[in-house]
Amino acid sequence: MNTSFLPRFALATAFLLVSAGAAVAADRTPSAAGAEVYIVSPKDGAKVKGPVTVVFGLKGMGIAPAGIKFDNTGHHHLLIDTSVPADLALPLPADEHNVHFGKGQTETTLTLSPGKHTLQLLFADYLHTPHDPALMSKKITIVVEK
Ligand SMILES: [Cu+2]
Repeated sequence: MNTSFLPRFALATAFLLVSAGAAVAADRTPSAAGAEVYIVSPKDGAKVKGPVTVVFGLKGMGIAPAGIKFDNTGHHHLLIDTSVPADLALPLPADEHNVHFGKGQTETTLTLSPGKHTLQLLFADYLHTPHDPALMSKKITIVVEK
């Protein structure tokens, strides 16, 4: 019986696993060193009335529409009353809490119900997957008054 089979098989398996892991990590688009995403307005803690205009800030990278692959670019996503997803290696969902600005918009106007709301920006690449490391703003809280 050939006893060298098992160690070789184990080594080959380990190699495949490492390769697969490296491939997954390489799939994420790198963010530029020092790049920053932030909410210009409203300010954290602001009390606002009526529709609220949210202005998106970006430093150190550029905006490109969704679907367009170009180095050091991406598009904004506004997370409304939700948190950044646990797995940043996946494309962001698109729903009322995760709004994509795939045309390259840098601001939006929201109609929110009266009360407290949280807002956070998350930048992502042409496939809607956050960069590595991910670029996100601070999560702010605003109060919409009647
Ligand atoms: Cu998107």
